[in-house]
Amino acid sequence: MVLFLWLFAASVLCVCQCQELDFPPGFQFGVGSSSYQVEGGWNVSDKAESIWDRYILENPDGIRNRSTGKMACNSYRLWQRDIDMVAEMGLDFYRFSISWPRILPTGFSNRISEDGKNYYNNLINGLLEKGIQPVVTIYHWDLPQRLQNLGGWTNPLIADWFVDYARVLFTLYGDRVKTWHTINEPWIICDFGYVFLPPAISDYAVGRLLCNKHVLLAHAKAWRLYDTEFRPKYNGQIAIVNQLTWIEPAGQGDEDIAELAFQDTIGRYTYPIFSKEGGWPQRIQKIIAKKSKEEGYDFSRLPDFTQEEVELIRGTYDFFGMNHYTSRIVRKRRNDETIHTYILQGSRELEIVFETRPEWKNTSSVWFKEFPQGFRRILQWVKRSFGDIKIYVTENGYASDSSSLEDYNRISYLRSYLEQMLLAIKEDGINVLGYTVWTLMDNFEWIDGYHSKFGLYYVNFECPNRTRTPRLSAKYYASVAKSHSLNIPDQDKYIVDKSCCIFSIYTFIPRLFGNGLTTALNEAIILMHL
Ligand code: PNW
Repeated sequence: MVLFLWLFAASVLCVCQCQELDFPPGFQFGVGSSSYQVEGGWNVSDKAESIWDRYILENPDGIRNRSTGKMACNSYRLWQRDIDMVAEMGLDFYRFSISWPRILPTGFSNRISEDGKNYYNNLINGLLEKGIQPVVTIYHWDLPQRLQNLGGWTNPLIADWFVDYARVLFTLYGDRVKTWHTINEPWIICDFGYVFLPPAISDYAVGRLLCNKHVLLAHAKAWRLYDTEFRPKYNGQIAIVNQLTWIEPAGQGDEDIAELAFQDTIGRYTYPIFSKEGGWPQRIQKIIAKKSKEEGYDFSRLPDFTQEEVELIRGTYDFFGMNHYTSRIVRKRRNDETIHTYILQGSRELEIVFETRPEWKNTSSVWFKEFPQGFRRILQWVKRSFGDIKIYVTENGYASDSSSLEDYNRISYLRSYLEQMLLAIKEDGINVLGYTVWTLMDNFEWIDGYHSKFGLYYVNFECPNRTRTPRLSAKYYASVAKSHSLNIPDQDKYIVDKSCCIFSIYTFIPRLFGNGLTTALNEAIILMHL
C-alpha cells in the first residue's frame, strides 16, 4: 500500500515536472550562421571584396593563427549539406545572412550578381522544400569594401545605400522569406569596428558614435520600406538583432552604474527603436554632451537626432531580436586604472570596469563565461525596459576549443540556458517565441579564427570537402526540438555529471508544491536518477 501511494505520488510529480519543462505551443527552434563565417568563395564569380576580406589580407596577424575566411566551411559549394543538417535535426528555421558584396558587386543596386542571386535562391528554395523556414539577416558585418572607402557607417548616405540593398533582397526573396533581421549586433559593428574589429578604424571618440546613429537610421529606413511596400504583399516580420549581456552590480552602491552600463552597451542601440519616447537614452546623452564640452568639442560626440529622425526610428520593430551569451559584474574605475578596449572589459566613456565572478565557468573565448541565471535576468530587463514585447532569441551557444564529438559541456550549457529561458517564459510571463542555437557548424569565429568552435556539427577543416559530422549536442538539440520539451527521452545519454538533475528537480518541484510536502519525494526521485 505504502509503495503504491509512493509510486502514485511520484508519477503525479513527474507529470507535473514534465509539463513544467514543455515549451509553449508554437514555440520555434532553429539554428544560425552568417555569410562570412561559413560561405568561403570569397572571390568567386563577380563577388566583390568585403571589409573582412580586406582586413585579413592586410592584417594577417590580426586573426588567431593567421586564419582566413577565404574557404571557411565552403558553404558556397556545400549549401545542400547545410540544409540536410538542419533537416536532420528537425528544426523549424535556419537563420543565415546574405553577403552584400556577393549580391551587389558594386556595393550599389545598379547591378545584381546573377550567381549571387542564384546562390541564395537555391538555399532558400532548398530549405523550404524540407519544410524549414529561412530567417535572413541582411547585414552580418561583411560590408562591401568600396562603401568603406566612401566612409562606411560614418557616412550618413549609407542609410540609403542600405535601403537600396534591402529593397533588392525584399524584391528577390520576399515572397519566400517571412522573417528578416536588418542588422546583426550594431554594438559590435560600431563600438568595436571603430576600435579593433574591421574596418578597425581607430576613432572611439567620434567615428564610433556616428556609426551608432547611422546603423539606426539604416535599420529604420529598411523597416519602413518593408512595412509600406512589402508587408502588404508578403505579410512577413522584420526587426534588428542586438547583443545583450547581463550586467549586475559588483557590490552595494554599484546598482546605479549597472543600469547606466545597460544604457550604454544596449540602450544606445535599443532605446531609439523600442522606448516609448524614442531618441537616445537621456542619461548617456547628457554624459557624452558634458564630456564633449570638457574635451573642447563644439558639438556632442553623440550626434543629435532631429525630431523627424526620432520619429523615423521610433517603433520600427515587429519583435525584439536578441543574442545572448554571457554576463558581467560592473564597478567604478579605480584611480589610475586603465580600461581595456577589448570586448566587455568596461566602458571608457563611463569609466566603469566589467568583471566576471570566479565561480562562472570558462569557455574557450576570452569574453565568454557561463552564468545561466543571467539569461533569465536579461530577459526580465527587456520586459522591464520595453514592456510586454515579442522576443526571439536569435543567438545563444557555447564556445569550446575541443573538436570532440562528445561535447557534454555544450549540452550542459544549452540545457541550463534553455531552462532559464523557460523559467522566464513560465514564471515571469516573458513572451519568448523562438530560440536559435549559435551555430550550425564550427566556422570562422572572426578574430579568434577557427580556435573557438561553437558548432552543433564538427567541421573537419583539414579536409578539402569540409566534412561535417553531428556532435552529441546536435542530437540533444534535435531531441529537445522534437519533444518540444527539456524533458526528453534518454536524458542520461547526454549527461556526464548527474548533479545537474538535482538542480533541475530542485528548481521545479518545490515551486509547484511547496517545500515541505515534497522534500522526501524529491530526494527519493533524485536517488532514482543517480
Ligand atoms: C556574435 N560578447 O558575436 C556574432 O553575431 C556571431 O557572428 C559570433 O560568431 C557569435 O556571437 C560568437 O562570438 C558576439 O562580447 C561577439 O558578448 C561578442 C559578444 C557576443 C556576441
